[in-house]
Amino acid sequence: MNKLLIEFQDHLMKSKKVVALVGAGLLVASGLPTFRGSQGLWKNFNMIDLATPDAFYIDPGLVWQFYSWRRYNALKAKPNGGHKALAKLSKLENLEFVTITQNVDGLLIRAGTPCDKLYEIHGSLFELKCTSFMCNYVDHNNFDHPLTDALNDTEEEFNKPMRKRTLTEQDNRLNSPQFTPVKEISESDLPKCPACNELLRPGVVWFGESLSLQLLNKIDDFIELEKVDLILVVGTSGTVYPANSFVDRVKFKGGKVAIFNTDIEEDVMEGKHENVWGFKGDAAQLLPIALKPLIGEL
Ligand code: BJW
Ligand code: ZN
Repeated sequence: MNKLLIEFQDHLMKSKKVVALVGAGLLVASGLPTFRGSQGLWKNFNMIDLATPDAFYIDPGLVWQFYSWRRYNALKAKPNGGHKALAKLSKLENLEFVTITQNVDGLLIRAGTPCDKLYEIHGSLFELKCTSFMCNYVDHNNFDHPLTDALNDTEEEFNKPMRKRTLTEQDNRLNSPQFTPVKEISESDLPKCPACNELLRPGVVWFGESLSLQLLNKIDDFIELEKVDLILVVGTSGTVYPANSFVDRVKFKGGKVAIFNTDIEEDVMEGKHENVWGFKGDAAQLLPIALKPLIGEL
């Protein structure tokens, strides 16, 4: 067996307190896209550009179609081996373990992670909240599709693999040949708050918005009160604050780091970073192997 893996598993077995920080790379094996890089496109829009309050303010119909498509895909997707491995780890009695996920798809819960061991810091696709400052209406665990008649065909691209079809001459004359154009949807045809009739929005955290202080306090307590022995950094580019700060905070307190990613810096792979292991590949396949001494076979 690989020397690094033995070293990692040895540390894992001795660890009393472990945290996982999860990102979109864990979703790839379940058929869902990451944000950055070539996958992060929806109808030729950068997914990152749609995940902002400004985008929603300028064109709520566009952003709702994007989230309707994401909700549908997430519901169709199945938890993979990585989700199941983390869920199993969170059920061990003699290990203090929590998962901090930046993902909003609900797959870790569906894999069996207990809610009190999971911090969904960027919210959930299946939460809807009112946009009015005067109203605090929130709808949890809303799995309806479509949410309104106008959002009824957002799943089209999922069913028909548009990217793979042969382009016609007409397609080539259009600006975005691979995709059907986005519909214009007026605000009156979008999800409305049952309490005040204002526009509803997805219950996710967009750039510039603050994360739940309650969740951040729980994470602070977990990281700061007593040393975390190990942080598993799974399928994240680590580009977004405050999620990326948790790794350094664990390291600063003497915890070790294990990265599971298809793209890992050479330095890390060569073991040049003290107390950091890099496991290169699909997190859905690597996690069940790496965690096996604790969780057994899936
Ligand atoms: C695989 C794989 C496989 C592929 N196996 N691996 C300057 C200007 C303005 C703002 C800022 C600024 N500097 C800092 C900020 C703050 C800002 C920020 O961080 N910006 C940076 C981009 C610069 N942050 C915020 O605004 C946050 N709020 C905030 O800071 O408020 C202040 C505050 C803080 C604390 C308390 C109180 C107040 C909010 C951030 C919200 C991020 N929201 C999104 C959208 C969520 C909703 C949705 O899903 O639609 O979150 S953006 C997007 O990025 C999404 C993700 O969760 C997040 C992270 O992305 P992730 O998961 O890392 O995905 P990718 O695509 O980046 O990476 C995938 C990785 O997987 C890659 O490494 C691949 O190699 C790998 N991979 N296949 C394993 N098979
Ligand atoms: Zn309302």
